[in-house]
Amino acid sequence: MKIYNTSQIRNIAFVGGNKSGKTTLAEAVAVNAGLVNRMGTVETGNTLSDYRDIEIERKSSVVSTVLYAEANDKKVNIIDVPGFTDFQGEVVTAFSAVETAVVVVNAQSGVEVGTEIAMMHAEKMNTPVMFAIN
Ligand SMILES: Nc1nc2c(ncn2[C@@H]2O[C@H](COP(=O)(O)OP(=O)(O)OP(=O)(O)O)[C@@H](O)[C@H]2O)c(=O)[nH]1
Ligand SMILES: [Mg+2]
Repeated sequence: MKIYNTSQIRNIAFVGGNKSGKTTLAEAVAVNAGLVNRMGTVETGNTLSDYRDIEIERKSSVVSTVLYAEANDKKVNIIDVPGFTDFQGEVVTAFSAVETAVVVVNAQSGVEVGTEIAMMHAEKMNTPVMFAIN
């Protein structure tokens, strides 16, 4: 991996409701960035992010996982944050480490509690957000 100076590093968090598609989106980014050459799925339990036994069992993220992608001479660190409200501590921690948050919204269920919680932390931390309607 190339050595980057701090001005070339970006830290973003994928936040939002439970099951809105954050881990799947992170997996797709990793595939497109050439980090891996096959797309894992939450169902199969072979995603980059949900690799812990409890996450494979629950088919859901329990702990935040950092992935990265290299693009346009930048290194983008992606924090895939659990959406389940029990794991809000992970959301708080992630917001203290990133410059931008991608709020992932499940197009079918729309804005959920997890979306509202993510937006609440973004406002509290004054973190710029972008939305990914999944
Ligand atoms: N049809 C469809 N299903 C999707 C899409 N993205 C995710 N899913 C499915 O939605 C479910 C939840 O996806 P995850 O990527 O685990 O969602 P998450 O936001 O990481 O969930 P938590 O980790 O529990 O917060 C899985 O069954 C995925 O296969 C999508 O774009 N289209
Ligand atoms: Mg997840």
